[in-house]
Amino acid sequence: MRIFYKTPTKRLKKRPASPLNPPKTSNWEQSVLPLGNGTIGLSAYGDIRKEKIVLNCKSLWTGGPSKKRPNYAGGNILEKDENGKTRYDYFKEIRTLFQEDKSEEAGKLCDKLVGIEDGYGAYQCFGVLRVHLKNGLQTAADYERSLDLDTGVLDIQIPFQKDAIEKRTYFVSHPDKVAVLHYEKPHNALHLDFSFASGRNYDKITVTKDSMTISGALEDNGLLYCAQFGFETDGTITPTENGIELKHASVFNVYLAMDTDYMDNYPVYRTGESVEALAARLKETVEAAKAKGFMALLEAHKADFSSLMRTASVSLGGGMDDVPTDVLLKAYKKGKTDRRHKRTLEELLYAYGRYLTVASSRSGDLLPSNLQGIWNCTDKPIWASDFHLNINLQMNYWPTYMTNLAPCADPLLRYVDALRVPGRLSAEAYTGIASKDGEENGFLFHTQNTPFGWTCPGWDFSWGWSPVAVAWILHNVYEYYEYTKDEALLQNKIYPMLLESARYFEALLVEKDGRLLSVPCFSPEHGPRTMGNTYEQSLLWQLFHDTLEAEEALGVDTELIAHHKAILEKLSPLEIGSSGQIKEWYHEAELGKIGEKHHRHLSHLLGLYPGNLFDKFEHPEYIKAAKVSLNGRGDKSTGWAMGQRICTWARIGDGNRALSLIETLFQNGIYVNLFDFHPPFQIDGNFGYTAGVTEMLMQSHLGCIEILPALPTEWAKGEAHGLVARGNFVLDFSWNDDTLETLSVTSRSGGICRIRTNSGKLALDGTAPQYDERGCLVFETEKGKTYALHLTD
Ligand code: FUC
Repeated sequence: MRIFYKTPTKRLKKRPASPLNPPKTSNWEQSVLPLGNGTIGLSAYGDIRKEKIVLNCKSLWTGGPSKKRPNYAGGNILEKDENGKTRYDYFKEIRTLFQEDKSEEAGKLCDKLVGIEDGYGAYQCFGVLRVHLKNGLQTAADYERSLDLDTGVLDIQIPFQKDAIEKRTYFVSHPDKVAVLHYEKPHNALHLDFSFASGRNYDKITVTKDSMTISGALEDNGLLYCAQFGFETDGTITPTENGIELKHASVFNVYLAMDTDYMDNYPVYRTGESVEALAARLKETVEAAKAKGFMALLEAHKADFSSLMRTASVSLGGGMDDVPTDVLLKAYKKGKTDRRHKRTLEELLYAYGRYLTVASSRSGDLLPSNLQGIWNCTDKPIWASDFHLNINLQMNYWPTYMTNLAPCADPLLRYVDALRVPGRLSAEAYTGIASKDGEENGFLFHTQNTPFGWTCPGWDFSWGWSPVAVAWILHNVYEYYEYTKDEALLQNKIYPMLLESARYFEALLVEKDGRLLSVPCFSPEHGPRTMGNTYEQSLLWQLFHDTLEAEEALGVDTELIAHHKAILEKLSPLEIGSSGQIKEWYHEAELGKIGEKHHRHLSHLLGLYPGNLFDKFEHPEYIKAAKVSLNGRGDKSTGWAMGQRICTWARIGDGNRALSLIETLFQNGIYVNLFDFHPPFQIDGNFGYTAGVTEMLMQSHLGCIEILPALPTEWAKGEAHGLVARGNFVLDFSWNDDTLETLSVTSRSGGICRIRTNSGKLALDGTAPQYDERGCLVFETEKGKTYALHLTD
């Protein structure tokens, strides 16, 4: 599958500048096609004469420890203030006030639960390559720019004379750790200026005939950075101040390695290498790549990239590979398109979510994908292009496991684990829970995070405070085990995180009227400050639920299990209000009277998606109430919030509603390069879409696999391959006339499989079927075996 265009990037009409839309970003975010190996990101415009390629390196961040900030402590305020009080003193006062029913006073005092802004920093753009092609009479006729999603290769073809084509091939290799730019033009007609520019005026640039080095230390925090370029050509190279001039070539290859001295080792966050050592390490990488050669690098890259991409696919009856992406999108937006065109675009955006995962998050990376994955063209990106944990980072990893890309979640697990040590500082400073002498009594972090252990609650309570960000991201972490059944990882890494967090929240919960409450609470990013709310109680329920499941799988001591069960039972997150809605706050009566009626966050429904608090088999009344809440919030929202709505309606089981949300998303939330926008471009929405479509076709959160639980009428025929259900079952299935046609289950870890579909009763070929009370076929599986299933009637 590919995204492709027959015309070069158009200069786009700039959206009006606003704090959310600096003018510099708007053309970039709508035009480029992205490439990446998890650490190095390239985004290319593909212009005919004035090609521009934006460079990114995932760890190039300002902020954090620095000589300029000798007291850097993750934004936490550790000292007493002018009133002689610590943050923990305020925390205690707030809780007492709430318990005395002085909510207004308590709410006001919550403004003291903040950190400082200094040292937050931002994700930086590494720089821009300008490739000005001087020779040839290129025209836009027969131009083609094409990003192959299976192989991660961007090809640009520009006819420039009769029967002669200029070709460009770009990719970023994970196995060889280099970005590769390849240019070819017959008749030795390649003649170009190749130059580097960045927003820093202190880069050290050294150019020779076959190499270029850019290095320096960021002014803000001294982080060392380096890019090494290796050039290879049959033409003549003349070095210039910040690049080269190339003449009379038929081929020009650029091999590029980039890195910083960032390491996720609290509190220094540096590898300890010198800039010379960093440059030498990268030089070696470039030399090795050059020795391997363009063709061998390309083959190794394709094999690596496609080994992940080909693990899963979804076809909805589109498959029109010959229609350019901009044409498909334009027609979809106008509503003037036939079903096959629409399905093609839906399939493409689906595959793109997987592509962006593989390009932005690979095993071995130190950091997970951020708000824009790894791509960014400015030094002042919106929200610092950070790791946002009141939905965004979680959403980045929603489709990972279920679309068969579990290894791509490794950086997420690593990142969360690395936040535990700095997080203990926040737990002590703000909530009085200390971990002394290697104890693990709890770590705390909130909405916004950086690579440098930023664990304070932001610098404004109204968006910053969110202790259950920890519980929420730990659900993504626990899902790693649910989908892979990797018991060693559960035992050694995942369970210790869950247990420490469970211990922490247990110490914090306050009992009132038989319910254990988190205090103070705030539902992102609206409404009053309260004692308990559905957002926090649901995520804590999820944490204790996941901890208990892990304990049962590992066979830990039964007393601890009983203890955690008792806590779980007293969390009681869900209540139904007088409009029949799921209440977001426990004092809410009628829907819409508190908070913003159409707010984009669906925080009170997180137990429905991504959690498993809502069980449609046991408590259909909560599903009914969730519908009331969802209808109240409305179907029009921004980027990621559309993704969340698609996923949530899929869990309700309403495929037609989910498809109508997808249509709205294409109308208002997708640029021509298929980046999802909030605005600005925010990658979470791309991932939310891919997760949502998967949830429409397959779900597995209620202890059984459901095939086609929310199939829209328009998706009457299709097939899915390689989707993964919890329990590590790989599913291949097809449907026709809204009915399941073929289904096979491959068991990667063995164990009991429970599976059902709305199309009818399932049976195993050649065996008498056994069903449970939900109508699921139940059968024992053997690791490595594939089972063919069929409908009985
Ligand atoms: C959350 C959202 C905002 C934005 C930001 C990055 O706080 O509420 O809309 O997406 O993350």
